[in-house]
Amino acid sequence: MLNRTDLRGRSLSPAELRATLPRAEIDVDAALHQVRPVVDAVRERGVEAVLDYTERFDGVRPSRVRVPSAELTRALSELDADVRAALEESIDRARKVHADQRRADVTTTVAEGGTVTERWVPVARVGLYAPGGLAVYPSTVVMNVVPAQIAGVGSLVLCSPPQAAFGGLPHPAILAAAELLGVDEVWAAGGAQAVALLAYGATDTDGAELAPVDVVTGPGNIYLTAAKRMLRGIIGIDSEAGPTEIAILADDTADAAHVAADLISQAEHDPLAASVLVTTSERLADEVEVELKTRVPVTKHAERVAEALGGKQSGIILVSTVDEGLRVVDAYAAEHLEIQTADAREVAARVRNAGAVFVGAYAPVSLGDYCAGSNHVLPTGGFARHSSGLSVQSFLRGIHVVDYSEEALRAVAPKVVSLANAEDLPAHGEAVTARFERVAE
Ligand code: HSO
Ligand code: ZN
Repeated sequence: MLNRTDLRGRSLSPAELRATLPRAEIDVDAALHQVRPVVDAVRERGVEAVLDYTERFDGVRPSRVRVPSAELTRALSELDADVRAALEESIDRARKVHADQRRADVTTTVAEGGTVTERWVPVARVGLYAPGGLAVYPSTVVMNVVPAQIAGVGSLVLCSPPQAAFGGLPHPAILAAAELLGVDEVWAAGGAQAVALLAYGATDTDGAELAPVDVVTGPGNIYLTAAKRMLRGIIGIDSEAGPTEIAILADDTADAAHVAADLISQAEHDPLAASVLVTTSERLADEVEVELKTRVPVTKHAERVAEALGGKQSGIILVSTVDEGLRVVDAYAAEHLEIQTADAREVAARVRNAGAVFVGAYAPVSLGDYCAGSNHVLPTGGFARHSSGLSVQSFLRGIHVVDYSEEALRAVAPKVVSLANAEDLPAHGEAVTARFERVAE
């Protein structure tokens, strides 16, 4: 079911590894062509354009885009009690972890009388996106909202696509999660039209105002990602999210049934999802294949899972040693990386590139998807080489506040003048010396 690549005895560079390892080709730039007219139309015609595209892409035309708050209350009151308790647990744990991410302002005394303070200031207003599509993701509402609230963002708006089956409202589980978290501004829009709506703002059919946001976060399909890429600058965005990925680094101590179950778990998201096993053990690889043969046909989303596992983005990579495996997983830079080896903690500590690392036999990715406390909005497509997952930091800006006394400026003035002259920008130096000339007269 999974393609195999044997890297044993081949010492490839990170760049060669990247070219060899399985990965989906997701051409976001190509989607820009389709997305541009949508974004332009929403900028020009506002909510009417959103409704036109909603009708075309979601098969429903609600009478307005803003979800009435009574619908949020109703969704929460009708939410299954077990699901509510599980969401509350997920929120509690996420709040614990994200509360510890809050940074304190730091003041550095650079010289006597001269300080620089880094002041962390939340963005004023953010737009959070929870996708619809093949599944509904109330858990993603949690993962977006919790860090934004802990960062101190004063104004939050959630967008999620309207569902024909629910009378043009987003899925009730999404609305219930929003209500549970205290987000009362929810708009029923999906894909590129949602990002444009958030970036430009609009007036609803009944006069309700959507004020433009400063930052848009959250995963979605390729059109949503293309719109985020296109509107970046007008808005800030989090790392681009493509189809989900799981990589597992395992040796012969790993349990094949657990490895297979974990590979299937993320393949369930999307036919383009990637499941990659990197292992030192050919026996484990064979046993995992046997497990997959029995498990895939009986899993609920068997077709999607089989497509994802059989796709060019998934596979088994054989390596000679765990160290070689670490080089492979670092080159791959998975969204999620499980370490299922002897001494998993020690191995995990040496990982350089991953969105999130799951240590040992009892930390499957699906724990992190819902209830570990960690965030599940993570960089995909190798972006973990340079980007982090969503965090409190995603919603803060660090502002340097420079505070120097007269004496502190006087002491460093010659250095500023030298550098200004070296750059042939003498007026820069004069802006400093002017302050002391007047005193000298
Ligand atoms: N694995 C997904 C998140 C998710 N899984 C939500 C289930 N629900 C991307 O990290
Ligand atoms: Zn998942």
